[in-house]
Amino acid sequence: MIRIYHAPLMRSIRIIWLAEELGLPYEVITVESQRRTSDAWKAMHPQGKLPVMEDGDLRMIESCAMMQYLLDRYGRGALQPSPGTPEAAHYLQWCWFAESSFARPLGDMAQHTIIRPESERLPAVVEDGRARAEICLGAVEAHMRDKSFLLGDDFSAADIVLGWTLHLASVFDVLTGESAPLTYAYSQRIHARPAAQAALSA
Ligand SMILES: N[C@@H](CCC(=O)N[C@@H](CS)C(=O)NCC(=O)O)C(=O)O
Repeated sequence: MIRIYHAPLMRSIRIIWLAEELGLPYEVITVESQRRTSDAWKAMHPQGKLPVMEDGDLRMIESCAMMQYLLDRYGRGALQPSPGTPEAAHYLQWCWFAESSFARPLGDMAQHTIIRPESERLPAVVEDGRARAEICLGAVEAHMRDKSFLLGDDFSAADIVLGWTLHLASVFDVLTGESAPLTYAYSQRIHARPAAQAALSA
C-alpha cells in the first residue's frame, strides 16, 4: 500500500492527484503542524517537511521524485513521454521549472506570511518573492499561447507538478484571470479533473 503523508495545501496534493489519475490504491495520513516539529517527524523527513511517501519498505522525500517513481513503477507509460525523446526533455524541463524555479519564490512568500511566527516575517521577502514568481508566471503564460497542456494536446504528469504550483500562485493572488488569462484558464481546466478535485479535498 502507498502511504502519503499529507496536510492541506501542501505538495502531497501532487502525489494524491497522480495516484488518482493512475488509479492506484493509496492511504492518506494527515500530519498536523505540531507533529512536524517533533524529533519523530524529523526522523521521517530531515527538514521536518511534507510530503513523505512510503511504498512498502521504501520511504521517500521530494514530491517530484515520488511522482517519477510512481510513474516508472506503476504507470505503464502513462502520463509521461518515452525517456530520451525531445518530448521527454520538455516534460523534465517543465517539472523542474515548476518545482525548482516557480515554487521557490512562492515558498518564500509562504514562509513569510503563513509558516513562520509573525515576529520572524519579513514583508520585503514577500514582495521580492512576488516579483520573482511573476517572472515565472510570465514564462508559463507565453508557453500556453498555443497549447492545451504543457506538452501540447495531451495531459501529462508535468501538468500535475505545475498544477500544484499554480494552485499556490492563486492562493497568493500571483495567478489571477487578469495577471495571466491563458494560464488561469489552463489551471481551471486541469483542476476540474476529478483526480485534482479528489486531491484538493483530501
Ligand atoms: N522540494 C520539496 C519541498 C518540500 C516543502 O517545502 N514542503 C512544504 C510543504 S509543500 C513544507 O513542508 N513546508 C513547511 C515548512 O517549511 O515548515 C518537495 O518537493 O517535496
